[in-house]
Amino acid sequence: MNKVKSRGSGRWSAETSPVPLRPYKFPKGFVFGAATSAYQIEGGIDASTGRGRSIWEPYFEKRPGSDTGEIACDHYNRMPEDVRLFKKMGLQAYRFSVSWPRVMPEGAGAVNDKGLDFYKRLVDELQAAGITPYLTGYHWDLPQALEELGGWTNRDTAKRFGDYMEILARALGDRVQHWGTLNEPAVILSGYTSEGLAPGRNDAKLWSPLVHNLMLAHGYGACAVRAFNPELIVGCTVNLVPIEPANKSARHAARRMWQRDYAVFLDAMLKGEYPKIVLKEMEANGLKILPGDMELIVGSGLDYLGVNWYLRLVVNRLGRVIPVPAAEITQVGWEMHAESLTSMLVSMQEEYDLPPVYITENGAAIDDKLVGGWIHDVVRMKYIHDHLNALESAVARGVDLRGYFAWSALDNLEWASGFKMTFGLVHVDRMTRKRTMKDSAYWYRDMIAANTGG
Ligand code: IFM
Repeated sequence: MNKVKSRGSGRWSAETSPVPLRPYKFPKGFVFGAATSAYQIEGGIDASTGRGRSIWEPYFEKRPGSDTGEIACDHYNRMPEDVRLFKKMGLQAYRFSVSWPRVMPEGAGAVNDKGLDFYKRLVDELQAAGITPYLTGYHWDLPQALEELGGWTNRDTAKRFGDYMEILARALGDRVQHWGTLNEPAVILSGYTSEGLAPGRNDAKLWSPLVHNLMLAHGYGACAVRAFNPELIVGCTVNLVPIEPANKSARHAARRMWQRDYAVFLDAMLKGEYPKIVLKEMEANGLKILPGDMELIVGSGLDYLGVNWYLRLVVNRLGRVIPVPAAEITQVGWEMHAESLTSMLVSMQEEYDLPPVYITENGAAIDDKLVGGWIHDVVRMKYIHDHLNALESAVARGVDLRGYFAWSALDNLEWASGFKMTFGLVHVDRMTRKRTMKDSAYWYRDMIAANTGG
């Protein structure tokens, strides 16, 4: 990424945009949207809402002083205002997640109608605004009642997820066409193998049953949606981080890390098997594949693959991540390196029989400054621009890309890192919750118009 100059204070204007605004060569029907997730924006977790506890409440109770999702962006109460804002931003599509404990407070059994109504109203508001909803069933907020039964280490949770997706399909399947099962299985399981995310169990040995149970959850969830209506479009979102070798001697380590952390999910869903290179380790770690499991996972089929992409990593021959000299990094320390997105997608295209791909998240955490009511977040704008360029190159090389969702529509709770890490196109004041479109939101709006003739 070339250095870009920040603008002085003043109103956004496309004419003086520091980052080019141009039409991209994307296929017809390509959608531009933005994404959020339930726990990161909703708030509304008090008893009056009927929502049950999620794994995040005990996680934050053990860490007093942390920012939490208690109010977050207060989206639960401000949803119509937010949808109006998304319309103002010119979004064609909006990717959101449903909170499992809001819909099923105990994770199974009784349904909270108030919770379901919230999502029905959200979808209705979106459609009235001309914005296509893309629903994700699970974005990391497991009902605590299920965690007490073992959470994702318990195979039964996968089955419960299927039941929950069936409830969602019955309630929303008449108005939502695009469905996603899980968001980022690799990160869901890191909440068990490390402390950084809920439930924070920090037990590396749990890895292999977790991989399998999450893949089963995808299978049960996808089948439940298809059983409701086979015409619905069902996918799963994985986060992918290309692992690049620092030199020739690091090639094996890089390949192994990619296979273990990322290809493990792609192979399961697209080939119906786990990569040979990691299978032994999985078996030694308690992997139990029952008859029919892999058929369920691959057989549920992916109508699309969602890819969340933020960074690449460079490793040495021991598989240790090494710093890249002169790398440009975001607020969370992730390297901005859009070229790796093109090469990763192209090599996936060679390796798999890839379904259509959506970039379901991509964005940059930047330490924004509100100056005179404006936020000149040129770096974020440039980040999105560079990644759209990278995607255009992937399309030119044969990748079937169908859409791009910026992460995130709003500044939100970056989990254990709190509210300081800001990824939003829209600034949210932490005291008043006032929303202010950043320059990147105006740029994104104008870029969408340039690409849709809007
Ligand atoms: O905020 C997260 C999101 O919940 C999942 N994908 C990565 C984002 C940035 O860390």
